[in-house]
Amino acid sequence: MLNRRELLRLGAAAGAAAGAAVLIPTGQALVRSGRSEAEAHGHGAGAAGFAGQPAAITPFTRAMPLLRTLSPVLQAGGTDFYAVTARKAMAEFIPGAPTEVLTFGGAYCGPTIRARTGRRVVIAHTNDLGDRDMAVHLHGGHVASANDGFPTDVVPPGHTRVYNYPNNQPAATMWYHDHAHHLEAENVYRGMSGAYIIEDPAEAQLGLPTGQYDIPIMLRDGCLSADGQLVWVPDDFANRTCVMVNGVPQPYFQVAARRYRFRIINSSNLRTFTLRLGSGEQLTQIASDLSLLPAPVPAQSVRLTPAERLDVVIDFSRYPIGTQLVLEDASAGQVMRFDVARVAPDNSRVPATLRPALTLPTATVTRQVTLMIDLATGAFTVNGQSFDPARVDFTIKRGTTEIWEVHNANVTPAIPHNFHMHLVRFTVLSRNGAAPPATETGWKDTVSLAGGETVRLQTTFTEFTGKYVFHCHMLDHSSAGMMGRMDIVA
Ligand SMILES: [Cu+2]
Repeated sequence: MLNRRELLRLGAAAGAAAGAAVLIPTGQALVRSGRSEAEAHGHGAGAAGFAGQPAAITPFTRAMPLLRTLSPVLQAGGTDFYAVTARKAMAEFIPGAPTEVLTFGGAYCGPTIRARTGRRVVIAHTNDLGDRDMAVHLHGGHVASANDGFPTDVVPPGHTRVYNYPNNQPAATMWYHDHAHHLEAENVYRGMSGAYIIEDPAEAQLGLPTGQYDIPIMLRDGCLSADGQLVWVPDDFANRTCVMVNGVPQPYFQVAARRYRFRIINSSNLRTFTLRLGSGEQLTQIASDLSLLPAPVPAQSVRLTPAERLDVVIDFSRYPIGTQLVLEDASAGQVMRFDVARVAPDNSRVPATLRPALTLPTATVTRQVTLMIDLATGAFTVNGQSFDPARVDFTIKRGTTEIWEVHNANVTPAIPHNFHMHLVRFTVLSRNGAAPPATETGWKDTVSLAGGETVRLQTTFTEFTGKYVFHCHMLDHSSAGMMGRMDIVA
């Protein structure tokens, strides 16, 4: 662990170098075995699934924990400094049967960072995992290339890397997770992710629920064996039947009879959640990925593919004390239960207008991106090629506004993918030729792509140059090659 003086020095150096990251050894032995371990696994349809005994979970026996908000180790000159050490730890998904997990800071869901627009965050990430590289990516962050967690910009065991986030972007629910080359799927599966929330004054003026009524919820799944082991088999979606909410399988959560804002983050590798409350109670979606929606969207169910986020407001004042409302996923079943337990005052509201509609510059470049698992070869591809970190797939002139037409070519059999771009935010112009639904009319960074679907996205490449990636965010797919490299040039 760095002391405050070292951290301040590194942070200042990183800031002075316009966002350059700093990598420093912390004096530990360098061991690298994780990569070959991951590569040894088969990918794709040929891999054998888990054949053991799955854990039996009794739902609603444990409370949903609130994610810990990390405190800065130092605040100086408009910057908040943090230090996080990645290490192995034991979680207790099943009482009495400890599970080894990989963590940021010791807990299965990493600590939550709360940032503010225009205020810089500098995080010293130390890799104390012992046997594997890591690379930290701030998902949705508009950051310099050296701070983006490019797959080969790894933090080897025994090293610390300082990541510099300017937060020059609007309020949003984001998250951070591992992105090390070929390892991100297993590393995230085993626990390496956490929430990162940006707040801004415009949003604060809306009167949405805040404080203890503004709650991040990280959803994911896993294959948990009866003896408590988290079993990693790439692409073994069918056996990842244990659904965790903030690190606890199928918890309950006691709420007051008032409005809450829930920031739902899908940190699963492969699972899409289609969530419904009770027998179709009203949810109000107010945000998606990187911005508030122009107006609240009432819904009876909400859907998010891996890495997507959405914020909902639920008004529990409509229910008598003692009411129990189960949040269900269309395929996984019971996710969690809300228990209306007490009364509480409520001066929050959901205004009819949340933000102005987006105004977009004219695009001058159009690109085609096709995602496909080649079932004949087992290759995970973008435009026919698997990821090569040394190959530049697209060269993009900084300042350009572009339209990307992204297609999922796995039609028969239909295989779902989705699509994430680093560095930039985009909006969905159309989905299969039609106007997008209201829930896709804000700024996004990840978009769903069912088999055969095509989305047209528009984005503008501002400020930063350098290497970045774009990829399917079903992490078992991206870590197996469904990723491309784009270099932004001045
Ligand atoms: Cu995919």
